[in-house]
Amino acid sequence: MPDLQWKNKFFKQHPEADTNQDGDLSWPEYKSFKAKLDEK
Ligand SMILES: [Ca+2]
Repeated sequence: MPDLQWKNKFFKQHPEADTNQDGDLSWPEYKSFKAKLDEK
């Protein structure tokens, strides 16, 4: 799944995006983290 591979790569670059610290970057976590990145 290309989407999943892309998300895993993003997760390696931004491990802090896993806001609930469960070791998995969910799409909601990704979206909220990306929104914070885009604010800056
Ligand atoms: Ca998570």
